[in-house]
Amino acid sequence: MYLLNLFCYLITVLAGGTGSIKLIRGLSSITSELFIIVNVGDNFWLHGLYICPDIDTTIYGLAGILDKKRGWGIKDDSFNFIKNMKKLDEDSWFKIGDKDLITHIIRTKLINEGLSLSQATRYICRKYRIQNDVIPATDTPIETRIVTDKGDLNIQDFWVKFKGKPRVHDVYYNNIENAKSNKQVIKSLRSSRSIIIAPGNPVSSIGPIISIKSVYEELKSNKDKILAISPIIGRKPISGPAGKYLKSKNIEISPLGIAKFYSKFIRKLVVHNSDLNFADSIMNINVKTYNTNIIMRNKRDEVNLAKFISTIW
Ligand code: FO1
Repeated sequence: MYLLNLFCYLITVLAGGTGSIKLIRGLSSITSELFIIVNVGDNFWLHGLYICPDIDTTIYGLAGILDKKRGWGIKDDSFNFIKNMKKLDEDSWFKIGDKDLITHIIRTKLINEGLSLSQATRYICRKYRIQNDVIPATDTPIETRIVTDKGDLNIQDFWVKFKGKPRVHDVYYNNIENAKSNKQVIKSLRSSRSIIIAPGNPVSSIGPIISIKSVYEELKSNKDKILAISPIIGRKPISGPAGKYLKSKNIEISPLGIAKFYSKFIRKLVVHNSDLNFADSIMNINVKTYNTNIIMRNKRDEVNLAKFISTIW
């Protein structure tokens, strides 16, 4: 009976970045059978610590301790560590909070002891009392790189150190050809009733996940149960540098561009109420649009969008 339930109701979300966590919170309030496959292209080493921003945003969001205003880090955190690093002339452009620092220390310790990123993530989830499964898309180190007029940059250098200002020529994922998906990733995609692509940045948050060969193949063979939520309203991204990244990849900045980008493996795209005019052109590439309010300003918006999705999955 339990197994039957699991196979009927399991929902998997592909997520990354600050845009995804709002939907994850909404979904977690309407289902307990939620698997979250998280982007790891943003992971990087700094001060001898392994930092995984998208995994941590997901964990903090589910634990109810995320700094919602920033969209990253822990709410009401202090910044003594980074202030003192600065005093001693160490790098201080990446604002690691004091409580957040503990997560990076624990993860780095576990990885240095020989645990995989998935094992370390499971351990940290338990410590933060997370009920849901937060699964790194791969345990293979991959790195999102942004090719700019200021050079070929790590994504955190581009976005945080250089404040997203350089002109973007291309985005690529270093070592993606060697990335092996986690067994649990394939299992959850296969056994889920529905797979949801969160409204994260298609190039930097979802891109690294769907570029893992085995994940891509699995998604293609599960097309009928996959839906995406557009991270674009009209001709503008809801937040962040999606516009710059999409442009560098020659992807139209619109819900149609998103539908085309995901068209190999989605059947449905949820767009904002004001974007119904894209429905016909999206239908021409065999993707059906559904419209609702996709701007999540508060808990009620998050739950409403999750409930809407549950009527079409
Ligand atoms: N983003 C910033 O814009 N500035 C920061 O100083 C910063 C620190 C930071 C610390 C921990 C963490 O988990 C995330 C942090 N982020 C910061 C967010 C992060 O750089 C990106 O928004 C994500 O990588 C996007 O997916």
